[in-house]
Amino acid sequence: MRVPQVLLASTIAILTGSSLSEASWQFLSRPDLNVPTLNITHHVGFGEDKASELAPGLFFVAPFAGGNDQEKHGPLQPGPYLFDDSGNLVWTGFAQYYSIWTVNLQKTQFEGRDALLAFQGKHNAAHGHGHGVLKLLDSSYNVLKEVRAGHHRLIDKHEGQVINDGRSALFQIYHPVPRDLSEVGGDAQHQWIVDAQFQEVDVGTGKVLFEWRSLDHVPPTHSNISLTSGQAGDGSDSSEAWDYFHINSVDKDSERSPSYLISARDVNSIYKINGTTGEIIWRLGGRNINNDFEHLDEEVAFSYQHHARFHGFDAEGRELVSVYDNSAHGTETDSGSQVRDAPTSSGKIIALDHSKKTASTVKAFYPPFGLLSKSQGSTHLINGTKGNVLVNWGSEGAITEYSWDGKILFHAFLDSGDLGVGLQNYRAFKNEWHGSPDEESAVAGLFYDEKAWSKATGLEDQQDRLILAASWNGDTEVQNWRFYLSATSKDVHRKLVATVPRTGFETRHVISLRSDQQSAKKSSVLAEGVDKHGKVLTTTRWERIESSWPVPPQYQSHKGQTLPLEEEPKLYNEIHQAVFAA
Ligand SMILES: *[C@@H]1O[C@H](CO)[C@@H](O)[C@H](O)[C@H]1NC(C)=O
Ligand SMILES: *[C@@H]1O[C@H](CO)[C@@H](O)[C@H](O)[C@H]1NC(C)=O
Ligand SMILES: *[C@@H]1O[C@H](CO)[C@@H](O)[C@H](O)[C@H]1NC(C)=O
Ligand SMILES: CC(=O)N[C@H]1CO[C@H](CO)[C@@H](O)[C@@H]1O
Repeated sequence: MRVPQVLLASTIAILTGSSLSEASWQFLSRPDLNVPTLNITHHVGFGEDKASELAPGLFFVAPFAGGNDQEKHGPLQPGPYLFDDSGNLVWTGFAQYYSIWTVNLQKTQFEGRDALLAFQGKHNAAHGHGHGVLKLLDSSYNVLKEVRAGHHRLIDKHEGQVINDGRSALFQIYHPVPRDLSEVGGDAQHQWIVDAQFQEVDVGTGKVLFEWRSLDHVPPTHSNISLTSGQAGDGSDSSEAWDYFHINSVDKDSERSPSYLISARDVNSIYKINGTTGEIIWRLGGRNINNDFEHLDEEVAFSYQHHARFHGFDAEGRELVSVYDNSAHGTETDSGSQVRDAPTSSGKIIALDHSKKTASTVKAFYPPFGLLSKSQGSTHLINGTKGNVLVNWGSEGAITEYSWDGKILFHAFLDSGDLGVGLQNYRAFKNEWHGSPDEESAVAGLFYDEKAWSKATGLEDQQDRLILAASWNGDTEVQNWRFYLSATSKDVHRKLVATVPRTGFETRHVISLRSDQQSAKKSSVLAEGVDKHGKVLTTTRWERIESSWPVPPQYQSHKGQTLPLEEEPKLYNEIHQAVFAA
């Protein structure tokens, strides 16, 4: 069990007086990383048996700063991230792996191997669009493939999947076209509409295998966001094209005969599409006239939804689909009119009985803190229709893991303090993942003479200190770190000074130096990461011991007797061991 590096809500502020300084001091070996500090408000049990109720694996997220409000600054390094369910960072893909703007980080399969997939491109927050490519990385975080659309189209941010072991890719396209829109309130100045499209392409050849266009099948009059409201583009030019349909997910089922499931937010409906003819097989209109089903219960009603997924058929022959029900619509800036159809958003699993033409709710997962997300969101069935479920609250920047029975096992806001305000996260997934980075591992050694140390910590034991720290971005396999010192930075002169079990992203060790160990100050440090069999997986380069760094805030907070020990014994123990047990 890894010691949580990120703590239950209130402790962060208590420790340092400021979550901002905590964030920028997280990793001594990687001072360049300033990553989100998860605010975990619910956890089924750190380090206890109950933790096994959580699904194994890591959270796949890509938090970014929402809105235009200068006061809401979101994560300092928006990007794709892997976190464990103790809140420890496992991998940051910021700038080095994915640039510009990233969403929809997920695990997938490509040519028989596990891979990462995410959208990378430009975000148009005002219209909820994005234009870019789908990028696949292998488990060493090297680029495997970039996927582009066929027929000179631009891929939109909302959907990106590779299926059939990476042979084909599914994504969608926001294609503006001019049309006579007088029937829906348009005129000569307002005649652009988005023809919502999706494609399945052959990843190897780029050939379009299937293409679907909303205007061929769903008339603009079915929209729930009118042209004249201006809430989905006012149609005045191609960039302002009226997004009457707003497709936001595409899934494929090939089991019986090929078909697609799409979600269209601005018509409050999901559709099953014949994968040969493109015809609509059925429409489930959560709160819309476009509905082929009688609702057997009130919870079936959804609106402005996201992330519709197929889950096969149940024992009674009913077709199962999951969806994220926003039940809300509004702008990122909170300007203009807001729609609220329910007190909260929710994750839902719905059963469709085709012989009776009825729809009923199998499961509905409601949020803590009354979260209602006006945009984005996802519902991930982690292990089919009996396992845990991860619901991601989109514009609210939070994730919740539930047992199948609906018990909240874990909840976190994806950043803390001021940085958590306004943070958004489009989708989230939980999956098992093994990473063996090509990136080099990192080490740092910080020397403090007794005066500097006692001034910062209040400890008057007249010993110098050496803080050693090692990390390896993206690694999941290192179990122990071995720290070596050398006066010459040569391997032949190296001396093993500590073997330390891995803790989270960065493993630290504090050594109290005896008076005969002063030379440590002038030496260099190197670390080896070893796996559970003792095999060396990575070796850092030699780094000079630094003696000019201030004492990190995490250690400074031990000044005097002000630490509220009873409030967070786990945290105290971690730092106590690090500081005093050396
Ligand atoms: C799609 O249409 C074809 C041709 O009409 C038909 O054979 C097939 O069964 C349909 N598929 C589905 C899933 O309804
Ligand atoms: C997923 O569910 C299957 C049965 O449906 C079970 O055998 C398997 O152990 C589960 N996997 C995890 C990781 O929980
Ligand atoms: C964590 O979230 C809770 C619930 O919203 C909030 O009250 C608390 O202030 C947050 N803590 C931090 C450090 O952001
Ligand atoms: C124009 C239109 O269809 N408006 C409907 C959109 O959906 C809400 C429910 O969310 C209805 O109340 C509106 O009438």
